[in-house]
Amino acid sequence: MKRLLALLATCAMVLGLTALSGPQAVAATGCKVDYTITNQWQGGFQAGVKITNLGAPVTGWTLKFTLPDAGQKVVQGWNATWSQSGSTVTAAGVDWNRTLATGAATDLGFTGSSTGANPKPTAFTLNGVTCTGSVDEEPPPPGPDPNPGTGTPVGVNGQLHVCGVNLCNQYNRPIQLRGMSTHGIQWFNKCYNAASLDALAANWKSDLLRIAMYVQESGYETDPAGFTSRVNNLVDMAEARGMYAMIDFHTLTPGDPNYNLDRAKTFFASVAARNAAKKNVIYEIANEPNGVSWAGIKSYAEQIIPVIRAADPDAVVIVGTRGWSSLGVSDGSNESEVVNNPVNATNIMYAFHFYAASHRDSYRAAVSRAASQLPLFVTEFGTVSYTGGGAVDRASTTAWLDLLDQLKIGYANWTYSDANEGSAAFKPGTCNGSDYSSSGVLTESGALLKNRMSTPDNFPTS
Ligand code: IDC
Repeated sequence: MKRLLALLATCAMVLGLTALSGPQAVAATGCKVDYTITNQWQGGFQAGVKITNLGAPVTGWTLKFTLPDAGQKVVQGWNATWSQSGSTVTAAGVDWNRTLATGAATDLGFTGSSTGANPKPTAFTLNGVTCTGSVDEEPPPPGPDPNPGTGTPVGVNGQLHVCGVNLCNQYNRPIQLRGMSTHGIQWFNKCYNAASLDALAANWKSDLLRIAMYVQESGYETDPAGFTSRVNNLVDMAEARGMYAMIDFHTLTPGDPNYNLDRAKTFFASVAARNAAKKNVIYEIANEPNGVSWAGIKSYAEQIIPVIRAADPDAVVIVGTRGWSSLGVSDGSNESEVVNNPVNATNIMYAFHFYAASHRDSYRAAVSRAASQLPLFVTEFGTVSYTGGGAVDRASTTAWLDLLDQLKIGYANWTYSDANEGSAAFKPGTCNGSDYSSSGVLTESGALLKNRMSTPDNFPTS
């Protein structure tokens, strides 16, 4: 009898073990974590952490893991609230990803410092339950320069993230991106070709191409597939030249971005999935909200950002602000409406726009105040009046650019086009030819901007 019991117990153990290691047993409960080192360099690394909930739905979660090397420290994380105590790292879900249905996944990440190699943690718990870990995908080889020989803006800075009020590069150092915006690609499509983008990267030393895709005014709404494909193509052309690409969902009239909510969801789900693996993409979700409250803009942002994050979790997203992206100033308000009621999301920045001949000291004062409280990006500005035309205001433009340089606020100038208006960088007719680099094709605005932008960036690399 004793023997029989012992045999039964052994059978039960074997059966138990088999059940535990089978896929059904894993799927029935718990969680899965994919931990990937997406980049590494001397003294640091970047990790992506994908959590898949295999258990019952959770509302509110805490992930814990132990960094194997005592020298590893989390520096800056995203898509969760990160903390570290000793070698134990804790990441808690934020408002928009704290609910995870069964089977749902969310992507987080962080940059870390390290003193040597970057071993991966092997044990993870979610709300105290042990997860099955998976550490697939080989990281790029360690070394001081993960992109040897590529001194381009993207080659040096890699994947960007927001750090405090700044935009930081892969070394977790604040940088300023200086670049140009296209005009409406529905009108000036021919201006964006190999020769013009070569000139932008090589002669202008532009860090950034903002791709202005109008939604109305013969834009996206007339041909969603065609505009999506052209935007992707411009992302690739910027990437091939080492430039960042800012995908601008150029809403303007009507000014309430919620009017285009469904279009934005469709568009961003598509471009974010297609460009997720790229390091050079920044998403600008609403060009210039106007005639709409900050609450309305915030609500739009909190619906679009999760769509982007679901497909491309680590990209920076820029949110337009009230009063044509004036932080509310053009509507008689100011930055406090955003400071007091920020968008519930991490790794985001807020847009500020100005036209130098129309917006002067009071707008500069608002930017100076806001810059210590909000991550800002001047995703569009002109050297002329807000109409896009008129004379270049050199004094005001210089005051603005000096301020942005000093605050390390990135910018994109309206426009890299040959439109027949003062804000255009090229003389009318330039885009019918192939010369984009001689000084003869530049307008006064173009010459001023090229002169400002082509100075060395001196991006920090350690
Ligand atoms: C302007 C263009 C102009 C076009 C007009 C209407 O320069 O050629 O006819 O749009 O679509 C903005 C907008 C930007 C404007 C620009 C200048 O983001 O679309 O472009 N501007 O008026 N905000 C403030 C100024």
